[in-house]
Amino acid sequence: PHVIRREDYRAPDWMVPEIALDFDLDAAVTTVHAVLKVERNGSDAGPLRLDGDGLTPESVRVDGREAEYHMDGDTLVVPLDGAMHHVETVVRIAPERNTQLMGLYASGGNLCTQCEAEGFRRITFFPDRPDVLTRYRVRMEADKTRYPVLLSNGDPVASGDLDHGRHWAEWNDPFPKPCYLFALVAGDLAVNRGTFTTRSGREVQLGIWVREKDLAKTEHALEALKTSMAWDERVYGREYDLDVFNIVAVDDFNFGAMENKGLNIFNSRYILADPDTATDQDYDAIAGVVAHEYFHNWSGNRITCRDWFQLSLKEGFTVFRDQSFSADQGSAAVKRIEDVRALRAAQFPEDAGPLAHPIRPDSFIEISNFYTATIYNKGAEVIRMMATMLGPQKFRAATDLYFSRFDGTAATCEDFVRCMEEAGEIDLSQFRLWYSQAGTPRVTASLSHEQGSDRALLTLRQSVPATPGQPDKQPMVLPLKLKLFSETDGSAFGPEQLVLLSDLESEIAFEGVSERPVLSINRGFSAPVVIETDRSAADLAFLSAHDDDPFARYEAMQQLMLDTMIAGVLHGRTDHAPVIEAVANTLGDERLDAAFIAEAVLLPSENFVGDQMATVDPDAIHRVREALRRDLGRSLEGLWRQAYEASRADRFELTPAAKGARRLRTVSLGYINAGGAPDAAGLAFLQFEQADNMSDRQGALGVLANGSSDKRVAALDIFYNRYSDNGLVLDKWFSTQALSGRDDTLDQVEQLARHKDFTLANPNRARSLVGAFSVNQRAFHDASGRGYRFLADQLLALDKLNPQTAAKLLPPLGRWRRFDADRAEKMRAELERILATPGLSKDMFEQAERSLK
Ligand code: HT7
Ligand code: ZN
Repeated sequence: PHVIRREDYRAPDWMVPEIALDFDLDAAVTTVHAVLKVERNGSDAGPLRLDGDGLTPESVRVDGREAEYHMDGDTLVVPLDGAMHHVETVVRIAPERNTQLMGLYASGGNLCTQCEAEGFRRITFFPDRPDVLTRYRVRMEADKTRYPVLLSNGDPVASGDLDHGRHWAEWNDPFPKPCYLFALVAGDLAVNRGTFTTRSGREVQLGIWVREKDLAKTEHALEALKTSMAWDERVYGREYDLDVFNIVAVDDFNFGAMENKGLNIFNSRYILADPDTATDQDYDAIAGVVAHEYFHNWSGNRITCRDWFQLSLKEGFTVFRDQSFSADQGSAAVKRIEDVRALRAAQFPEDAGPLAHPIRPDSFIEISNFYTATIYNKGAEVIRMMATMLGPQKFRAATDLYFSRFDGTAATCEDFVRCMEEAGEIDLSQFRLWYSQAGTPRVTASLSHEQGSDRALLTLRQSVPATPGQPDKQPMVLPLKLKLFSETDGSAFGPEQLVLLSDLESEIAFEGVSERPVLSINRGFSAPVVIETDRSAADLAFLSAHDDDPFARYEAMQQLMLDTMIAGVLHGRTDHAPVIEAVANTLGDERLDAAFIAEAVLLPSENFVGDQMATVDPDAIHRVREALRRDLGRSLEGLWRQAYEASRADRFELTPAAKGARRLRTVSLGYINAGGAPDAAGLAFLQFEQADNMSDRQGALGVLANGSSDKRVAALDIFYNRYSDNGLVLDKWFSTQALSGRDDTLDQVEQLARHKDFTLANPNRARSLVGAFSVNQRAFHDASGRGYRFLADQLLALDKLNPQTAAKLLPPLGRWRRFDADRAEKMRAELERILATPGLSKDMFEQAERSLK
């Protein structure tokens, strides 16, 4: 397969200022008639090259006349003499046979599109690259009974009826856009309408389109949309620019959602919610994704990317924006904890493995493999660091400059950084390494204080690990927020400081420090790095109780738990007492809210413990973690029961306080159960049966599914029967079982893959079983190697249907270097088997090949 390199970027030879698209829509055969106005860009005399993927031209005309053309692979090549022409093509496509879910496809009887990154070329011939910006006029014609609703980008222009039960509609998008933002939907849909008046007085018609039966589940998404629109005006000064904003929910979708101009298309899991079927986490994710896609209207659509290597320009920035939005809606501390946990769970392992890449990659074979946690989440951290260094006023001035300077263009990461430099009056030359160097920097921090002196000395050292293709790294700029505390009375030695560590090693002196201080470092997770300190268990316990930065407090507790578990894995024995005492203090601290307590008392995951070890021992980690859970459960049973009772609610509410209480309730139930209380399963079953919301019900189901009580099968059956016609909830049924810590999880998962409701054709369902199982460290890494074989078999089957989704599920196999020789060999063997499979997609080829290196 062909490797595309960032350094090879060339401006397009031809621009397409306008396109008129005519769709004769039908699930079996859709005819696409396109008229492109093309203009030569620069003096190159080359022919017009239009990308296609699986298309055969039925006719090609230039300026109204039959034209000469030839195919170069999938590319349509049309020789043109002049500087401007009208090029007309006709193709036929088959939406109902499109299992890749890229281009125009059928989902639940409706038709919809997904064009990012390179799906438009599966609809019509076009220069499918983000730096070709075009005005779209779209006409759709379809059977009126099957497809009564016809939507596209921009504003509706006209519509009407035709003979033979058909109808048509025309839409016009006044904003030039790259073709990856094109969208069309035809279907039998109901709408929840709303309005939003922008600060300059434009009344925007909002619509959330779903199947009739789901209409009652759209209110939360609609409210989130209005809140996002107001937030972007207030915080970034960004106003919406069209008269309509539509969102359509579909069940079959490769990703979370898509920011098509004026017509977002969503995976239904990020739209539909009611208390009976959606957890609090689902509600929050819906608001976050609705905000994310809406924010793209400026960071992505008005200003798009020059090429796909710049993907983090729109994604990193937009994730940062949606994270800030969500932080403003509830507890900012808990949101930061969740975001850092997600970064550590998905991005740190990526950065430490064979698929590591910088947030601005240098090459790829298949761009859809680069919609990664690195581009999105690390990209957001890089923006966050610049925001921290600039401070709020200058950061806002810098984003204003960026939006005004690059509006209507296809920009680069470099353009963004230059705006930060100019408006922030700061030199970011060395900081730019965050865009080009992969790998998670490590910082060792050691604090010394001589007894009787008034001075403390902090020594910081950084290193950036080698990553594929980048053996030697330069030191980076790491903004670290620091504070020193007195362990005698908990007071601080001076205010928080922001230290920019830019050398390999640096010493910082603190004056006025009259006793041995305790170091609070990387407060708020100000830099996405790993910190290693020589802080004792007593220091960590102290910070977990007294640090005034909630993130640092959480972090101290996590480190204490981690150190305890690692000692258990390495030495077979470990002292649980400091963790038990620290958890007891947190549980008993009345100044803390329930949501924070619930996060702080959770043990780091088995995967995260594994990530800290030279060689992962999945069985030992599981054993040690379960032992600590059991001890915590038993020793603090009274406190867990108190917390459980205190967070009981009479009635469902969606306030931050009620959500926090529910979370703490289920966490407490988990510990009561882990402690072996004889009534635990009964308590869980009662919660399961009496729940008036999905958080409580699924929380209790998770506890039961982990155990071996006779209530387990009963609860799983009740849950299945109650929700057998709700795909999104059935996904939870599959993933709850795939994530179970039981000894027989692998057998169960193999059986579930044969269940009548399991299908690889639906990405959510595939992820709910196969994706969830592959992050269940102990079950997936079963010493027999059966887990690896199961994953490889599923991936090979899925690759035939939907290579993009299959390739995204491959990375757990690529972590083979982190395991013992026997497991590593078995994992490698599965990767080799995948690579040797005839007809493998380039998506899978790239992931498997890189994973073996
Ligand atoms: N920008 C969107 C990316 C996306 C996507 C990428 C590859 C394949 C399918 C896809 N669907 C959506 C989503 C976002 O970041 O907002
Ligand atoms: Zn995005």
